[in-house]
Amino acid sequence: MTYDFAHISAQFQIEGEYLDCLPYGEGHINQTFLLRVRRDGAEKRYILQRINSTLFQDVPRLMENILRVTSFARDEVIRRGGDPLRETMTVIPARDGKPYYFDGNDYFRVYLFIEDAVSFQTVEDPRYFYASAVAFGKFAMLLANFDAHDLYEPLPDFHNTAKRFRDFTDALARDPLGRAKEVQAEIEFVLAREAMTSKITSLLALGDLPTKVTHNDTKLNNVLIDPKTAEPVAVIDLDTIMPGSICYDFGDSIRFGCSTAAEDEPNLEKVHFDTDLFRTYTEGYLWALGVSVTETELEHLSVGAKMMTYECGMRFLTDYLLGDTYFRVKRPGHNLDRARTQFRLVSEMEQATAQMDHAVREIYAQLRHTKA
Ligand code: ADP
Ligand code: GN1
Ligand code: MG
Repeated sequence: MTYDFAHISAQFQIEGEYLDCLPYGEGHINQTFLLRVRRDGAEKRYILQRINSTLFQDVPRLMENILRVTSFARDEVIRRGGDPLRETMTVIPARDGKPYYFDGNDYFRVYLFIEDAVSFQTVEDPRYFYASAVAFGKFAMLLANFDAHDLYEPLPDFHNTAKRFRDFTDALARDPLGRAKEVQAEIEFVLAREAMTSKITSLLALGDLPTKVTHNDTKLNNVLIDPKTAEPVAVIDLDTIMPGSICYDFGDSIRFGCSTAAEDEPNLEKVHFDTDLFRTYTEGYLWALGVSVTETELEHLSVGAKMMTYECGMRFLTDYLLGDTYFRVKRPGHNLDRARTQFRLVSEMEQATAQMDHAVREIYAQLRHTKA
């Protein structure tokens, strides 16, 4: 599908001469483009996205969520003396004032491009992973007083792992492409772990785990980092902000960043769970979050890591069984490769659970000692 980007960008409150608009980034869900215009002799850049409106069925409410959260965070950043145009996402309104443009078929939105900051696909340097931990910890800290119950849920049950398990068994029962027979080992892996699927959701329902504003898609490539200073800049990709548990956010970062290989690495011998990186992330996250974390949250951080990795692997395998209709794929078997890396990581995390819990306790004790 090609779009008339000159026309689309003219629908937004962007001054200057249109230059070009080219595909950008590595997301699996939306389509992201880098939009360039010339203004006063200088090049200005924006992020233009075609929102996946098959998935996000109420884009106006989705954008309302993003505006509410970003304006709350912006006020907090200003209060703390930071730079809101750099530390939070800025939505550029359309000419009619709406935070999106609908062309009768597709929804588009534009954000200010944050300069001198990049997102990484793998942990090239542990300092970048630490920076991402600080960014997500700070994000949670900035939004600590935002009433999570007030938010619209664009994707209900997003991290309801028990519901994801039911979706998986439904897909398995249908097996529309006859793929199940090739992936028996992976199917067994998922089925054997059903017991853990409701661990976090039931604690949230009981109120034993507090419900907070969570990002829910905290991979390394959803945070911008200054590559020169390794300082965190901003948390991006705000579509999945919903009420949840910090165990989800912590866990999803661990899932993606503590792997020694890419999420879709076909050679499983390269895929390992790195406990040193786990420690690095835990330090950055807990230090940025401060002491507001509860005992039950601490106790379930490693559970969150295993759960998010298992859930993501199960979602990739479900999509493989259903014919790759959800996650964008670039090759045959892409979703299966992704599922396999996740299951390899879950196995290694299961072996390393005591070590993870020990690291969490040790880091938290140091934090309390220092901040007391
Ligand atoms: P998706 O939902 O498809 O994952 P993202 O919102 O994560 O899309 O954007 C894709 C990529 O675009 C990011 O990984 C990042 O590199 C880049 N990006 C997104 N927003 C900005 C921004 N405001 N400034 C600079 N780069 C951005
Ligand atoms: C998707 O959009 P992106 O690439 O940041 C997905 C996440 C998965 C992730 C796996 C809305 O994230 O839930 O964890 O892929 N986002 C949505 O890489 O489903
Ligand atoms: Mg993204």
